[in-house]
Amino acid sequence: KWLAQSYGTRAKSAKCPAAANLLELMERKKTNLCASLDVTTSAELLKLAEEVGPQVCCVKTHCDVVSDWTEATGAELQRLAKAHDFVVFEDRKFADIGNTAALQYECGLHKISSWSDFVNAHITPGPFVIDALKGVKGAGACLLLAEMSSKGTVATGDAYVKSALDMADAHPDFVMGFIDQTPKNWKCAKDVDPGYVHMTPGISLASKGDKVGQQYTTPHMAIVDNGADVVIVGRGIYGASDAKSASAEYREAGWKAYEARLQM
Ligand code: 6AU
Repeated sequence: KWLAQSYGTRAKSAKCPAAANLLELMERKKTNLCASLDVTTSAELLKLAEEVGPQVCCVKTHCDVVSDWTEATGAELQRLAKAHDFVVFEDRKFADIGNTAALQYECGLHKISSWSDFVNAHITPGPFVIDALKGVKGAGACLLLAEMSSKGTVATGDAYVKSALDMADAHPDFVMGFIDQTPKNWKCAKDVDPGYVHMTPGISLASKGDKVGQQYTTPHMAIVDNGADVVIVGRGIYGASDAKSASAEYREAGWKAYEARLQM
């Protein structure tokens, strides 16, 4: 099972090159922190990416909330990713029929496939959304949403999780893992390939939630009790008065929790 193995060991069994790359990066840089930089201008996004870059394995974007996004924003993000050794995850949550999802991935103002290392997709359209994304020129990889952090989500239950796992197992070269909450407690946990990466949002050291349904847990709870590999932190970092030191604090909490898990 993935919980007892190091990121480095699991990188060797990953069937998706992007998963192997991320797991290796985490082991090398000793960080399992993904900063979710949900700000609305390119300048803020790039400034934050520069500040938190040394602490993170991944920077997550929502390009469609950035009011002045241009090709240069994506190119600059990739330059920072190379300089600081992190990967870029566009949190696009594709959820349409395959043909539309492929267009949304490749075309439009954002040309997501040209600058992101990977994206994510809901499983509601069924498995062909994965075939479609995979067919895009320059396609990276994708995570499937197996569970959400928001209160009242209807994406719940063993059957839903099992569908996500089955879709991943049918495309192990392109699906790098899951966005999830409690993979350690899944009924099918023992059948989950250790080469998948589990990325968990809804993480805060200070808050329990917001006014619109977000629910938070701590890095320790997520990694040790719930089986997360990567903790995704948004407002806990970009909402702090000093994003640089906040990212260092979350990095330390996440890594300590991972080391504790390996000792169990
Ligand atoms: O730390 P926050 O609450 O400021 O930000 C959490 C980030 C946001 C959400 O769009 C995203 O994580 N997210 C996701 C993802 C990553 O797919 C899924 C989910 O269930 N909950 C969630 O918050 O950018």
